Amino acid sequence: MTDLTLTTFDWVPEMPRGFVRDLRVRWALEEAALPYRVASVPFGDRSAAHFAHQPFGQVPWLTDGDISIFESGAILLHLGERSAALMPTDPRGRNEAIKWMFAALNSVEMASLPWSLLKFMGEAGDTPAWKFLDGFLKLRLKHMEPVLAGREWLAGPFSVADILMSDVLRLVDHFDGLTEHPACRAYVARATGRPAFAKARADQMAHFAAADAARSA
Ligand SMILES: N[C@@H](CCC(=O)N[C@@H](CS)C(=O)NCC(=O)O)C(=O)O
Repeated sequence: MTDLTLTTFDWVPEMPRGFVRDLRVRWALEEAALPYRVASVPFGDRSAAHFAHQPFGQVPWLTDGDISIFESGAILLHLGERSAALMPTDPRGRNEAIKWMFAALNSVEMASLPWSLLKFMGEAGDTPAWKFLDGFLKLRLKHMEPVLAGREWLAGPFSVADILMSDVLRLVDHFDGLTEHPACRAYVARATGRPAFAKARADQMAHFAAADAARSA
């Protein structure tokens, strides 16, 4: 019997499908072959019980027995501690993975997410705000490029650091933001070419498609 339950929304609009952050958790669980179940909370009406697990009313969260964890990075760190398929076990390798996990979220995603939101809103034009954010992201990518050109994965073997970094860069790639950064682009292709990613993505898409079917029934 599994004690891991991943919670995501019951439904989301078309655009974020394939990018909802439960995918990061599904991906890690698939890589580690850890059994888990998926639970849903309403997208539209966020209850006190939802906020008790995720204080911002967001998804995902993961329960492992009686431990409840929110923040995709914290969830992946927790899973990394459960499986050597997700995190090197030697102190140096583990430290390397943790550094890159924080770098993905705190140095790259903090630049890439506002950039992606403006792209999505069609605000990627000739405004000072866009020019600033575009320059900010490009600076991060400029420094990631030689890192990713020089190694297959960030911490030696594939790890949760790669799930986070490639998922962050994947959204930039989706909006054609990696065209001047071939090593970043190749890294995203390498990571998303893994069977565990394909399974995680297909499962997320099926989850939301089933919600569409239930709504129209
Ligand atoms: N930093 C959080 C961000 C979670 C997040 O942005 N979740 C999105 C789905 S990918 C969400 O719940 N959006 C709905 C909302 O913000 O109300 C994490 O990585 O877990």
